[in-house]
Amino acid sequence: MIESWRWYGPELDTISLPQITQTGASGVVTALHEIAYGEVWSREAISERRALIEAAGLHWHVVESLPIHERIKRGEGDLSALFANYRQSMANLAAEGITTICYNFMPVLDWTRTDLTAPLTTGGSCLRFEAYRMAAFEIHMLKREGAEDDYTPDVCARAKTWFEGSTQSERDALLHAIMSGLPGAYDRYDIAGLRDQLGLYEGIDRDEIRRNFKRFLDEVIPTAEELGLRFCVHPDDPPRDILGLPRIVSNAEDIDWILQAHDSPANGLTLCTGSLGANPANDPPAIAEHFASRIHFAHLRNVRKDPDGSFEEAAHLGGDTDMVAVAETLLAEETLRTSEGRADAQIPFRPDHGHVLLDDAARGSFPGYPLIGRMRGLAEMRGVIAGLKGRRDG
Ligand code: CS2
Ligand code: MN
Repeated sequence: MIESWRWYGPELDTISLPQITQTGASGVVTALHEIAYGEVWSREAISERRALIEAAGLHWHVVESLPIHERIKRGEGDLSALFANYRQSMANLAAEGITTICYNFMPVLDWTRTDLTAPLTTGGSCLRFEAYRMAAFEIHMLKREGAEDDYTPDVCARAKTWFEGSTQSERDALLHAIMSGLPGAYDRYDIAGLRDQLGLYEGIDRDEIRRNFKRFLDEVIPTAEELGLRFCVHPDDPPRDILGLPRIVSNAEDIDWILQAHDSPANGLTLCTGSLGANPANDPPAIAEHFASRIHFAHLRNVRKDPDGSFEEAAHLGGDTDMVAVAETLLAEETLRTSEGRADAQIPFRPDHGHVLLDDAARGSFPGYPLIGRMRGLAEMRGVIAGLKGRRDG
């Protein structure tokens, strides 16, 4: 397992490369967040970023994400220029020796939470998704038609009570939290902007998004094969439809469909235990085991779920998911790949998100990406992995 760390680059991140080195991670996961979606990542820009990372003694292992333009997700208009640009970025990354590419196919939003600073009993805070707050946003702030049908009557009632008692600044904070998953420098929407975005998806159902996803795979996977790149789709977070938009990377059946839609080792999975684990119907260790041969990258984090669909990001070894079982599966897969003499035997992983702990709040970071909290998560997973390896190697 290759220990890695997400970095938002020299302009946007509050955490420096020398600090990342001190966490013990050897790999960096990053993207050229400053480049607008749909434009080419030039070889020069990639090379410059790579040089910066290598000068700090680190290695750029994984791109996260090479973003997919919303028009591709909607299958809108002539997409040939967007696909050509995407393939050019792939070729430029391959030329710079960066071969693992994580991406996601979530319409409009990326990961979604309603609280960025939910308090932990031991001090510090975590990211939380509270069903009634999401319902309040959809029903009373966004006023999305039919939103009530996506929540239980009890959650709707709590949403109404919250909304009626809320101040404008509390509503603004909720909007801000919901927008925070959009990565890096990418634009956030206000209510009107979000309505416009949702309007663009009107009439686009699950089957159509699947068709658009397959088209994307057919456009890029053959090029990935030629270039020796491995693609790995990140699951939806949370793994269910949101804002009435169909999400199609939410469970084992979806993943199976994607991996079959273009059956190639270059078409793989980012195993994100936290995203998948937020739906009680998903069993992350079983998913890891079932798709092990196609996992090119892992996000290892944990969640604790409530019966009403709410969940929060738990300590890495403190939530509902058996992380030891997941690590065991990934190590077994690595052993298999090593025995086959594969160059990609080692699977890069990152602690994904972490709690805000100690002086993290003072430093500030992208929500979910503080220094100390993620270092704790990384260290805990490092301990699990070392323990399992020690037992295996006697
Ligand atoms: C994260 C996301 O939600 C998650 O689990 O890993 O932050 C991830 O950054 C994006 O979906 C992009 O891959
Ligand atoms: Mn993740």
